[in-house]
Amino acid sequence: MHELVENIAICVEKGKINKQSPFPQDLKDQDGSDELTVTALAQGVKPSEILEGCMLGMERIGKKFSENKVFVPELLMAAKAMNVVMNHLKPYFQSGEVKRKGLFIIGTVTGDLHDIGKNLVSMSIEGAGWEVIDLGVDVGSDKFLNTIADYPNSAVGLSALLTTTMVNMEKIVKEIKEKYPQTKILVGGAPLTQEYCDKIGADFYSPDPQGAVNYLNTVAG
Ligand code: B1M
Repeated sequence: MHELVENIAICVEKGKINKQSPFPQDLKDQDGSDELTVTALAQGVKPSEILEGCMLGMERIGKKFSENKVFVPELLMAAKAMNVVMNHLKPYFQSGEVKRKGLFIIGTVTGDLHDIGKNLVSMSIEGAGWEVIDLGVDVGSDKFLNTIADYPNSAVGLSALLTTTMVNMEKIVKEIKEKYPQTKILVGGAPLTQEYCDKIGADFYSPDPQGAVNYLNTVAG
């Protein structure tokens, strides 16, 4: 792994956003994920490699969280450090085709505030030539249904990161399918499985953004 990428992974893990961030003490006055990403891109490091570094940082902090070695504030700082990186990477994801293939509505489901994975999926789909309406986090059926009413030919994506919120997908899928049976619904997020997707009647499960892009390209009219 490129040294800068490893350092970005460390900054994400430790929630070191930029040089000014006073936290953590051991990285005081050093570049954070913000500056390191700018340097890495300028040196020609691939955006996909930088993203891998971020995911590695997230994986490490997630593991520490499960072991009760860090708590929610540390997770929040890690998410912030990753978000600044994603702001720099966004233009690279969006540099896909200009002509739009269709419209995709995405949101993280009711009760769930995790948006990093959803944002990555959103950026990848946008970069693959789709127009994306991102409804944000904690999105319930009403918001999905109202948006589909405005864009009836759209496809829909639901993301969930918690075992306690993935169950909310079932209600959302059911209500969308009742009103708009032709709408294709794609689901994803760490706790999801193909089996769960089949159980709740969604059309497609993808464990990653690329699978979502590939599926949408097959349904683009
Ligand atoms: Co939360 N959290 N969190 N958290 N958090 C997890 C998910 C957890 C696994 C940590 C752990 O225990 N090890 C755990 C869930 C356990 C479970 O349900 N089985 C957990 C918990 C428990 C919680 C709280 C309940 C903690 C608390 O308050 N006690 C709380 C819940 C808040 C809520 O949502 N109501 C909470 C809060 C938070 C923060 C807000 C602090 C922060 C989120 C900040 C943000 O998103 N803006 C946070 C974070 C950062 C995490 C971890 C560390 C990282 C998640 C992440 O962003 N991963 C996470 C542990 C971990 O994953 N290692 C954890 C990187 C991201 C790129 O991956 O989101 O999986 P992911 O997305 C992937 C794929 O899943 C897929 O593509 C993406 C790219 O590959 N994908 C899709 C995602 N959506 C898709 C949709 C698709 C297709 C593919 O189609 C539509």
